[in-house]
Amino acid sequence: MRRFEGTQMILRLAGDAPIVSNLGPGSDDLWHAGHRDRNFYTYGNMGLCSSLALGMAMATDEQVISLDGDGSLLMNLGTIASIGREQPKNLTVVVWDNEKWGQTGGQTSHTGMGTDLEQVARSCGIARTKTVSDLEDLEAAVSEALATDGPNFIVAKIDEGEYLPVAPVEPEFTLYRFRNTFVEQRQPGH
Ligand SMILES: Cc1ncc(C[n+]2csc(CCOP(=O)(O)OP(=O)(O)O)c2C)c(N)n1
Ligand SMILES: [Mg+2]
Repeated sequence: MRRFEGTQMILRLAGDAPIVSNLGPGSDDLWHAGHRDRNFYTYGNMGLCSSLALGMAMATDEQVISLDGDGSLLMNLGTIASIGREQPKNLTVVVWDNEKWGQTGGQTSHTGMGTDLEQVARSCGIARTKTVSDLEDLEAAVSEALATDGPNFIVAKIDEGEYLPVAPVEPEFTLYRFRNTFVEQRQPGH
């Protein structure tokens, strides 16, 4: 499975739900799959995609989706423990697991050496977990996750293809656009 086809499918299922994406190729794929104001592209940082999504999920009743990466999540495994501790019903984490730090040269990450992020999530108290490696199973897992109380944690094993062009995103504008969608929702007409 390719991350881009998975991202396109999740975008179709997401409706208006906020989506936070991992830096680099994860955010480029989301932008190319369909740029929208409720896409929160992270930029430059590693390990904060699911932390940001957790904070959002705790601040709203809407479904929030995190599209994280194995290398980034490995840098901040405490995020998984915090999700297990807070048990947000409206959070779905999908980890694009290519078993490498793809953007910086494709070095094998811990998940390529035996670390099982689904088991990490389980041991942190996240009951609804899955590991999938094809598009059909990912679609079923995400559809179920969005229709059921979470937190949900899905490891999506992917094969890296050609990178799409870098998306023209600017962090300040991302924040501005994203915040405005909540302001508009809370104050109709303003
Ligand atoms: C704190 C920090 N360390 C290192 C980097 C350099 N860096 C950028 S992307 C990346 C790899 C990210 O791996 P992963 O989350 O698995 O995404 P992939 O590139 O595989 O899609 C690294 C090491 C960074 N941006 N921030
Ligand atoms: Mg990776």
